[in-house]
Amino acid sequence: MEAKFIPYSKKLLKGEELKLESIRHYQFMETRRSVREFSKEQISMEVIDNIIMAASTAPSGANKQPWMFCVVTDAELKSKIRVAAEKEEYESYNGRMPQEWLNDLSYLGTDWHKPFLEDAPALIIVFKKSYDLENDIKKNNYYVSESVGLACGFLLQAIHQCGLVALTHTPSPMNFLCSLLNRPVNEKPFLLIPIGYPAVDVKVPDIKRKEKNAIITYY
Ligand code: IYR
Repeated sequence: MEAKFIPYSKKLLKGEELKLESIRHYQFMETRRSVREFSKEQISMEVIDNIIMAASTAPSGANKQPWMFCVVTDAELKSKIRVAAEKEEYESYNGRMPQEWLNDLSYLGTDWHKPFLEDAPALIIVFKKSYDLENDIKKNNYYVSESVGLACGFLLQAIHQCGLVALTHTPSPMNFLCSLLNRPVNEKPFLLIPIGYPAVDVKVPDIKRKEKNAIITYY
């Protein structure tokens, strides 16, 4: 396809206004936390759709947008997902995960029980498409994990912007999601993200984020 360019413009910030905006945004993002206990309060499908459409504005290799977002609100299907995830997680916590990993997780207080898979009003299950299938013909995608990771970051940001909470969950292995959700062969599960309102009086682990000098190197 031939390259075609269109004008691009956006509001530019300078000086003090730019500085204040960068501080405001950092302070807002600093309040985002992964939450593991959800209220059963519903959220509208329109809100979920808009959050996902915001996620899908992420950049992707050759603009292939190699993602599929599956939204599960059906109680019976959420229950099936919980049963299958807990079966895998039980095995992981009782033998599959090495002691170092279990030690690294201990301060989060996680275990194989996953009630949030039923409590959260919606589960967004993100699939990555290692290739596209057009009339049974394989079409390459590029930088698929990077692209889908970026879209998930945008998704978490949109959820936070809307005042909702989420968990970045990775039941391992996640293959059971392909059959439960009847996905085509070119889609592989990437992340399972419950979304909703936090449970009343929810608590989160007392974690610290790394200091500036531990994460930025200047040249
Ligand atoms: N998938 C497990 C274990 C787990 C792994 C990591 I790395 C975490 O940051 C948190 C949990 C679970 O969801 O409990």
